[in-house]
Amino acid sequence: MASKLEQCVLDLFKIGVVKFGDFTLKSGMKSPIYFDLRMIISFPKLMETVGELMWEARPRNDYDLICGVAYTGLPIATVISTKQDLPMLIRRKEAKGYGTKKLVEGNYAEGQSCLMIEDVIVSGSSVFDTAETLKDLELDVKDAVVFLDREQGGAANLKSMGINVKSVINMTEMMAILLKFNSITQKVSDSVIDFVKKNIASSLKKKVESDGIMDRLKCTFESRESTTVQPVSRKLFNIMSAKQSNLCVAADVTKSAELLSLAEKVGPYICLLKTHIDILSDFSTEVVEELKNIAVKHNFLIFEDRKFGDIGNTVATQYSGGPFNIVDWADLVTVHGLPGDGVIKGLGSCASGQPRGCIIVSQMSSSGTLTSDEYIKGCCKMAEENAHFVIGFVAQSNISKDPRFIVFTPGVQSGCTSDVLGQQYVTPRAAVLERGADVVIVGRGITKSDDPCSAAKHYKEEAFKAYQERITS
Ligand code: 5IU
Repeated sequence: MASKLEQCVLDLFKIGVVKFGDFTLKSGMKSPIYFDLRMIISFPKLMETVGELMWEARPRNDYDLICGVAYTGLPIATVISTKQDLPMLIRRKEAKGYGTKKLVEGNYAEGQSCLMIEDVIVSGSSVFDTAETLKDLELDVKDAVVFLDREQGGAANLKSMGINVKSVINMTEMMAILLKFNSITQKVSDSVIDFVKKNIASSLKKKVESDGIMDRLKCTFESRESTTVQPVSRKLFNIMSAKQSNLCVAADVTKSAELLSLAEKVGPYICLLKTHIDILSDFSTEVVEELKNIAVKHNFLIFEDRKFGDIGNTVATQYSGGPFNIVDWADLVTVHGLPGDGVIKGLGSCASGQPRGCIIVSQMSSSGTLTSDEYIKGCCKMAEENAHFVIGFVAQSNISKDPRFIVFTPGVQSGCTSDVLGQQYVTPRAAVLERGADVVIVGRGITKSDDPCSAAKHYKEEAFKAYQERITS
């Protein structure tokens, strides 16, 4: 005999709430499972069961109110509300454009405790936004109950922001039930579990930023690692703290042998090596294999400054395939914000479980650059909305306080202010202390020096010292 929960999962599967196949999520991520509870409004008895199970899973016993989150949280909250005789609130997705412009409907009083009701949790951002809205109304909101926890980091994200989430079931448990009743094969179950493990959603931070608790400029790289679950950002923060380096070398050389020899020389001093792979006159897959080995040996990441700038479908084919097959070897790439976030979603769809990420070019170092304040704001918004894949920005000023995002500043060289083709330079100190750079990108200042190895050591020390001054000042 199936338990109440088991029967519920089997019924949800039967009506198509749980589907297996090849799905593209809102974020552009490819997923082998799709879970969409909206369908239950056509199955009132099942909706009642879902409501009962969620009420049983609630973090505490008593609440003054419950709040359903649009859309799927609303019908579920309604069945709980009528059954438990608890007043309900509705949180809209957007404030309506007329009348009172309220985001929350229903009666409430300051200080009342409110339980949030959501269907699924991925990154936790939707629950978090609801909590912020309810807190603005002076309600006491610390708890949420969800039906499915996709185990992609959402519960931990919310916990770190002071919100408890209880779920009726998580993805692993759901797969176990479907497997037990022969609704899916072991292979399908394995692929789903493998997917969730590899696709942890990025962390939350909004509150942190607006409260000024954690200003990027004042945080250590080490502490910033825990503000994100973006895998490449985490790796990079980790390398930067471990190697005490916020130096990226721009390896603009045209021969494979030069590239590899430079990587060997500067490897011990850098957190990142930046390439323009299409300037190599003798590119081969062996050179990137070799570069990957050097990167592992010296513990740095590889950053292809490709500046993807086309529609999602095109950049996806440029990223994965062609002569360079960039997705295979570059931990990070740059994108322009110009096309809109399709460019990020396009790249994200190619990553297929490998830790990959992108940096949005928001400002450039060259004279006459066309990026306006409006454009920069748009890039920041795009980063926030795509934080599972965006690592940070290329910028020349402090465009974001968000501790999750890493700011990379090129146009850095000591003792030189420009080149003849419009490049403009600042010193590593000025880049870090005056412009808010986390990582300084140095090209010719190192590659054209007589001794790239000691030049790299020197730039590394100067940039890291400036960072240390910044966080302690
Ligand atoms: N680069 C810039 N400025 C920018 C961006 C990228 O210089 O705004 I976006 C690249 C170009 C080159 C490296 O690969 O960074 C800087 O090299 P030099 O330090 O040699 O100027």
